[in-house]
Amino acid sequence: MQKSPLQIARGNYQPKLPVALKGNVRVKEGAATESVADQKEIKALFPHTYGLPILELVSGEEAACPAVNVGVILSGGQAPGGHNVICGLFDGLKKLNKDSKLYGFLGGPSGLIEHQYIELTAEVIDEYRNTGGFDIIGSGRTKLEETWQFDKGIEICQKLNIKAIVIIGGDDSNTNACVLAEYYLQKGCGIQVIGCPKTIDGDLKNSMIETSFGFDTACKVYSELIGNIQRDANSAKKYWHFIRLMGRSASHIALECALQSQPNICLISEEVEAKNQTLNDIVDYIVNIIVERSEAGLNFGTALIPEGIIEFIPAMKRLIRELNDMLANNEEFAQMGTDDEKRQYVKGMLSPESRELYRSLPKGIARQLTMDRDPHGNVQVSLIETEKLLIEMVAKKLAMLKGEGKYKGKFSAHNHFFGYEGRCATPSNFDADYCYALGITATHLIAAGKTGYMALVRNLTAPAAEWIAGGVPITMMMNMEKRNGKMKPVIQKALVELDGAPFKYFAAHRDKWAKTNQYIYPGPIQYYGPSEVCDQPTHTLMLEKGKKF
Ligand code: FBP
Repeated sequence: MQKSPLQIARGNYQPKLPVALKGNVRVKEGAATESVADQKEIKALFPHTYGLPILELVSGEEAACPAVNVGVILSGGQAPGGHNVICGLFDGLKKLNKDSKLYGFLGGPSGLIEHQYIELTAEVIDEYRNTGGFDIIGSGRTKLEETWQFDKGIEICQKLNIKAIVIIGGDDSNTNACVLAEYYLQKGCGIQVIGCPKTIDGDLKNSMIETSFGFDTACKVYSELIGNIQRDANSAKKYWHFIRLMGRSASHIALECALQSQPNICLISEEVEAKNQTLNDIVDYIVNIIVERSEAGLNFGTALIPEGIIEFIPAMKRLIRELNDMLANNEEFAQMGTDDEKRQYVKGMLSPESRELYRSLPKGIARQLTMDRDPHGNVQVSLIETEKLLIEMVAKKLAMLKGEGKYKGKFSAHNHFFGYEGRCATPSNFDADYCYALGITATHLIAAGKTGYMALVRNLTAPAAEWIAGGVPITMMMNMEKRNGKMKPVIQKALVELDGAPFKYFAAHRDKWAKTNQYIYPGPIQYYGPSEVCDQPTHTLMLEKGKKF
């Protein structure tokens, strides 16, 4: 396969490792844990994996380790660094015993159920070192939650003599990893399950997990693009750019990109919800800034919009909930031919308030709200063009103001959606190092016979040598939440905290960023050069750790 010079150079990059992971390693057990909430319920559901101690990996004596076969699964959306978790796993396993084998289940969790796999040999692994993407084995969104699926997993693990499965995924996939660990312990089949924190959305984090991998690279890619657009806007001085950013639920990506690029507007879904804002309130907020800038002769700007915002507007949330209930397994709707027929049907079934809102939406957006759900029954927010909706509504309002003589500017807008541009980017040094360390960590947790744990690497704002590796019991991160009408144990999703340091920093500066041009042009990710340019973690992480960026 032909490669670019950067691809070749990155193939030879040696990820930086925490000191504790460089030589022989011992597992040090900490205090027993409790779940973050609903202790009684979680304990009853996870009798074997509840209350386990926090683990830390420290330097140890050399010890003989028997060969062990491990299976790995990539679950959910792509995130830069996934390949390096697998490379770390492979190198870690081979270092402990050269006869150990690593198998990759193909296409996500369905590979385990359908027994689709490949052996990941040194030849395969070397092709993927420090590369973006999940193409080494592919990913998928099949949910591992039923016992027949778990039993199919036992079958293939027994056939391949696999003693441990590593699931690289987000909050839902790691919740399911714990359910699987518990089931295998209960069955006494001797298969361990270890999770790894992945998602560009950055919403899998807590007191133990400082960040999910991929967030760093994805945000840096989007921030570069936003910076480029801002420079264009500031050069041509004639366009507003509405930029929607991935992040299915939480607004961490939009917030981080705002901190990195200082746009004129950035909406934060969690704030919209907390302030109980309507779509019109949001439009008014944007319009006020556009009018104010135009009075200063600035008929251009940038607005960042988190893709999940639609579900945080209370009235929209209600509408979407009604649509979800109405469309679940609805054969009659699925059989309908024309969009118009579907629209009439939906209008007839909604509550009066939701019907009013549905009717007020541009037809295209209303149609997008009724498109196929994901396997979890959720609206696929990445398919809803909120940025176009806002442009349309803002333009209408500005035209009205113009008619009333309250706006004299010119509004010409472009829309963008940044998501897929960053999910498979070549991992930054931070993600390359972090992911490789996560893979090595998972190996040691397996060698120590642990199960129901998520691999963790902490102290991430310090140089990599000082990072702390270990394991956190997945049950510790769980609480009970309502899903599809039923109370379920799940890992708590981390939304943007309005009293957290990153949001507070943003809130303290946004008015200035709105009125004047304070744009930052971050430029592309740098892989080689001074550490302050190449190895910096996200601004979010720095602020959360009380540090300056
Ligand atoms: P994960 O939560 O699985 O990591 O995926 C996150 C994400 O990238 C979201 O930001 C986005 O809404 C979604 O995946 C899109 O997924 P898909 O490409 O499967 O539609």
